[in-house]
Amino acid sequence: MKRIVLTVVLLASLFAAKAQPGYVPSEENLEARKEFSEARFGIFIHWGIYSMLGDGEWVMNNRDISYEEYKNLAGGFYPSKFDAEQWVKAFKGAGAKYMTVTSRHHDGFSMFKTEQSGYNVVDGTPFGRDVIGELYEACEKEGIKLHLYYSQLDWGRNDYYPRGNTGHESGRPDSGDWNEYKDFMYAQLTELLTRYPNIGAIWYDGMWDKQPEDRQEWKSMWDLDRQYELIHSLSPSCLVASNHHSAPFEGEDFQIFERDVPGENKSGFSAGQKITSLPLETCDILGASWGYDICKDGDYKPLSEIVGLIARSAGKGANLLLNIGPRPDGSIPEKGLELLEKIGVWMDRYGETIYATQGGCIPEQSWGVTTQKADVLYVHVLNHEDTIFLPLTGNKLVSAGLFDGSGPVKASQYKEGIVLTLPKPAEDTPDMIVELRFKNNL
Ligand code: H79
Repeated sequence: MKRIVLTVVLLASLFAAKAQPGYVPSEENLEARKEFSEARFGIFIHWGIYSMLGDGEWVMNNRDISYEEYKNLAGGFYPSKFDAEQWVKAFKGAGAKYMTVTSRHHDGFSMFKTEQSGYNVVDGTPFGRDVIGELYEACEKEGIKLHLYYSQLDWGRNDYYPRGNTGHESGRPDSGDWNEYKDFMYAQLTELLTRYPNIGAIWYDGMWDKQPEDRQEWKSMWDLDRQYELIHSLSPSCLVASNHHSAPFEGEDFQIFERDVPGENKSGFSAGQKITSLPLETCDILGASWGYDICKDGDYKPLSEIVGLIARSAGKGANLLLNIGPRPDGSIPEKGLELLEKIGVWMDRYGETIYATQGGCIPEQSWGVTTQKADVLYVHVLNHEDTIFLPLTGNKLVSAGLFDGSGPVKASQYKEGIVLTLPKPAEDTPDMIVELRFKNNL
């Protein structure tokens, strides 16, 4: 009898587990996903006490700095030129629809007021101002969304134990309570989403630091379900994403690619990362690293390369999150500001071919990519060729011309596709955009 009861209970629970829907995004969440995937361009900011050393955000790990010494940097953090509104205005001027900022990077220093540790910008620095809070206010005022980068990896805390692959030279004892660490993250996220109720996304990073082979084990080791549920319940429109370089876990609302346009794998981070049907975002750097680099940061990518990244991301149906590392004094390097302005001019003129478009129905070609909206195909010619061929059939071409009206385009439609004969581009044209209008929606 006992056995029968047990079997029934087991079967019932199996059935329940199967029948129980997994993560079902709320209405607010779906709405936020839509807004996010129409945004197409955001600015990423890596800024923390590491910026003071001018050698990127991994400096503590890369130079084997002990936590005991590193933490003293906080005592000298006084970014006298920090002006949240000025930053946000510059990003908005560049055409960004949202910004993502490091609320806490791998060094473990919180750039917001937190009750969970004194190692934060309000209680632990002479500056004493809540950087995340000020950026939140500025974003609200300017009408762009604030996303928060949040590191799961921590090089300073004892309870980040057992250690992962990095942060071994920080001088911590060989003991610590991992559950305490996870509770700490839970409490911080609760604070963030309660204090700043309109955060657009939590952008996790670092869970690759401890990565067992089994995905299920990986997920439960990091308490993903508990954390993702917390975020979704505290703030239903807040999106969740994680830069773990693998397929999204249940509960994530968009998929991140690091330094690769979806489908690429230049650095090994995107190996085997299939493109899913979630909204997509690719992040990349303007200079040499994410955090401020005093030697190399004058050497930013040229405008043509950034336009190429924006167009190629949009061509894959992805947003581009473009990073810049402010100086320790809170200013953004002038060359960076100039570039942002130029991006803004370009987005002003050509944004219609980027914002709220879909990835083009024609895959990337040697000459470039396509984006589309209803019955219009935007052909982004990033590498000039005199004639290009579009393998597009079954839809009648109604009109063809350069998007900015600066010249004619000869278009011939054949059974196999369309041949475009392009004018010579002016020398500083990073992206010659042809607008093709069709009889039916693409
Ligand atoms: O915040 C920026 C970087 O600091 C952070 N992500 C961006 C957005 C980042 N840190 N490292 N990486 C990205 C690259 C990851 C390297 C890895 Fe590995 C290679 C992770 C797993 C294999 C090296 C070896 C680090 C851990 C093991």
